[in-house]
Amino acid sequence: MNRKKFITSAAFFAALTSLGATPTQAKKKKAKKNPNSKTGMPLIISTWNHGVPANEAAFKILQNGGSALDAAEKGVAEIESDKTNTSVGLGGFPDREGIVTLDASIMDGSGKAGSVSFVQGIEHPITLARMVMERTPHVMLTGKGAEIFAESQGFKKWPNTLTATTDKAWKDWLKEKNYKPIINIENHDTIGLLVLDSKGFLAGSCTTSGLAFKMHGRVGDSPIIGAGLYVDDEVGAATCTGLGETVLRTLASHLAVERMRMGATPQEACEEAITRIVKKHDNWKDFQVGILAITKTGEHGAYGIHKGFNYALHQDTKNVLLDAAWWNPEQK
Ligand code: SD4
Repeated sequence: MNRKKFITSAAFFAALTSLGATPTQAKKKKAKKNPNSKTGMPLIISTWNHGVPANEAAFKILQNGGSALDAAEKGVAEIESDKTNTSVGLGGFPDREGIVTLDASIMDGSGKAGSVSFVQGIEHPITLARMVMERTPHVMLTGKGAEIFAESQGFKKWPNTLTATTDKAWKDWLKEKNYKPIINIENHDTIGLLVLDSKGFLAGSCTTSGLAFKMHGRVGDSPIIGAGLYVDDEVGAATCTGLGETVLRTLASHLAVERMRMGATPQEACEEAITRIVKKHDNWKDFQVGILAITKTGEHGAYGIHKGFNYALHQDTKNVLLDAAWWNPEQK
């Protein structure tokens, strides 16, 4: 190297170093990984403890030769049918008028998506969401229109009857009419489920009765593609649970997938999405959001604002319930 070139490159290296980079490689922060994350397919991951039976149902579909999309649909459909579950399906808490309204979305890694919102009397909104995706030119149908479409596809329409539990809860709520979504409500909430099949295809689903005692007509994040759910075979997938308004404002699932596209690990992507939500909401102490993300190679991340967000992971033929790490620095 001649003297001039040497001086130029030395100056260049010095400048790099002053910017925090070394000559041979930019000084990179060590990538943060979830301690429970491995690599491997198939992988099924879902929110809260009802994720355990949902993962089981989804895994059976994969074992029988079903696609990632089939597994994503059938896994959460199992939970929609559970009338004791007060946050998913027709057994869910009603809105403040005493009416159960359901939101759901489904997406596959190729970018196809379907969703329904504000639907009443349908046992499986997730299946209806898939039909919107596969049998209509649209992505989303809402309310009456979604119900008319459901009828045309042979869905049974159930009457609006609350269960003994949800009826009592609603009547109790009417006494004070105090709308305050509780953190980690009952520790089982919206179900978001992500699947990576053994061929490397991704799919995801998200279904909920939404927040208990919401205003009639309120729609949350779960049926909004990019908010409650986002899937892209080129990168990975993410799903959110918690106070939907905050997820809607930040499009947190899309944010997490795009961060992974830029090189973040799924754990980093989850932490960045939650940090964004916290930064945008001064009242972060009053609500919970949890997020799960996976890569196309089968790594995963999980994070909540507060302690208490758990998730089910089915990988290496084991199905386990795990606690997510959390943002709130005041909690140990
Ligand atoms: C909603 N995100 O409707 C849903 C509710 C939920 O945990 O996930 N609760 O806002």
